[in-house]
Amino acid sequence: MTGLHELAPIKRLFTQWAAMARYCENAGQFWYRHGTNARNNARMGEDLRRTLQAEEVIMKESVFATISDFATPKKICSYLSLLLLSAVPVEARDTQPNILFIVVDNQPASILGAYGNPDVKTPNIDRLALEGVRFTRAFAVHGMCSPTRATLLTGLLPSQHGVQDWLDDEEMENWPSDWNAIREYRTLPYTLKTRGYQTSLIGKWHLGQPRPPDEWFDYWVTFNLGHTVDFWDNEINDNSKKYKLEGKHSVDFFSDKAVEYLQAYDHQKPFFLMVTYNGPYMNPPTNLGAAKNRHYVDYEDTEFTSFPRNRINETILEALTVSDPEEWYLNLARMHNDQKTMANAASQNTMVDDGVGRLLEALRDNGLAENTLVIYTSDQGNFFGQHGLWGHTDYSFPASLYDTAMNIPLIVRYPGVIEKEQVSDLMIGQYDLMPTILDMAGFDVGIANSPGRSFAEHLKGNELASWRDAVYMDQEATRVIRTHQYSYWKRLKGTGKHELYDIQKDPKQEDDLYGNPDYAEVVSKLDERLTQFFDAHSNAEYDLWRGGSVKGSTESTQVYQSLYGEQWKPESEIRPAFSENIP
Ligand SMILES: [Ca+2]
Repeated sequence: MTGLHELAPIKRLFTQWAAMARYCENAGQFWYRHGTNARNNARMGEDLRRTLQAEEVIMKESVFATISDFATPKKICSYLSLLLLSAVPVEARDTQPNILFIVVDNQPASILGAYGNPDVKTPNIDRLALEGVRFTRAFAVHGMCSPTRATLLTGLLPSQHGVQDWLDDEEMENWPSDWNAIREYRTLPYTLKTRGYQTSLIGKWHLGQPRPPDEWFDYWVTFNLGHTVDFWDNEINDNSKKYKLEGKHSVDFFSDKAVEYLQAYDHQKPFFLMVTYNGPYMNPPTNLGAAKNRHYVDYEDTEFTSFPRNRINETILEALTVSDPEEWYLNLARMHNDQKTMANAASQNTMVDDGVGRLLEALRDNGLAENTLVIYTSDQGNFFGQHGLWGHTDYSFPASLYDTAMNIPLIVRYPGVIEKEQVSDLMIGQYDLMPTILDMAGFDVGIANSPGRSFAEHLKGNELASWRDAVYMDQEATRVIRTHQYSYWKRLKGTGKHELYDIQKDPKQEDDLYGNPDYAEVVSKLDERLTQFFDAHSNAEYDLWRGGSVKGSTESTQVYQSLYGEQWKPESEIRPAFSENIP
């Protein structure tokens, strides 16, 4: 039986027609395993019918019945070749794919198998990477949750949209009851919804009150806090219902809801589904010590070679030397070099990977895999021992924007359009994702003053006329230009010293070269580019380097009051909602 071999030529013929190529592969494997007989051939005929229907190809009924009359895969191949020549797609490739946008919480690229991690098991994400393109140089714009989520949804920098630190849940009661921090901007879900998409968010929100606006999302399920304190027993806002989630890890719950959504999908409109898992997170108290999940036991005795054991960071040490240290810093110290915490972190990454596997399986089982653009990424990374730190970039002030916390996974799959097994080292900023997703959906929409650009042509395997060789980061008093070779950190006057790392010589960023005369010219050029970039893009109202304010909250109010006066404070006004119908 040589079904695989004999189907290879027709599979090549179908390379531009992904569903048929997949059909041929599946049929070849099926015949190889089970042989050809009338019953098996009839089954493959039925599969062909479904494949063609999904591609909206019109074919006479007799075609499917005829397949069972053929005795060998070779004859069936010849017949399928004729079918290909006579088939007429109602539409060529649908220009409006479904979109599954998976955003996980605090996952650095370096913790994934697909990015070379030897300790943490992420087989589903690793496989997804093989089925599309994996970006090695995608970077978060900021090291905290709310600002990066605002950037993913608006294509704007933190100093443009105004969300410049995590939105503190303790401030929630001071915000208007339906406050949404980015209501006045064009957003990705708004743009897709007003152009015929069915839009949904399942998972973490963290952009104001826990209720994404109706004008952006048709369907939404979130938990009622911004950040995760515990993966268990969360209060859930499920469309119009509220309830306590009992007996289930929240990552599993969000997978359940997303799978349900995909099973019930009615094909009336293309869907845009954002699944924003609140794991792996890797912060105290959520990830301190042993974890309650099914994977923890597998990691209890793992020797984590990829988790550095370092002397604890000086900033944390300093915070511990006061007479009554804050519990927060004590927890950071407890996480440091702690085997149980490492096993916890690894297990939460595998929990997220389970979820990704289930989402991809649901796409496949519901006939949606071929026409769904899948984007997998993280809001930002997280330290897991590097530089003596666990957790976020703001545990030092000004923030430390090392690659560990800023280099995020980015994997994009779209069968038949994006070649599989691709790796790209294009410099991608989070502000590039919204323009790219809109472009892949066939929409040419301008985003006012966004630094983002579409890399859709690159995804499709076409040459880009040009692309910047740097990304920019924007976390309050720290602004960074990260080129292929250097990472230059500039600090707001009076808040700290500048830093320079040569990533090619010093990938762990342990040797700060700022002030070294050999690098004076490098610094001068990078500084000029950084200044030009923010001069061109930042919004004076939210530019902390020009006396601007922030949305919602910041950990550093006192710093800005000392610079700009006692009247300086965060704001949470209700702004008019964006609408492209309002001139
Ligand atoms: Ca985060």
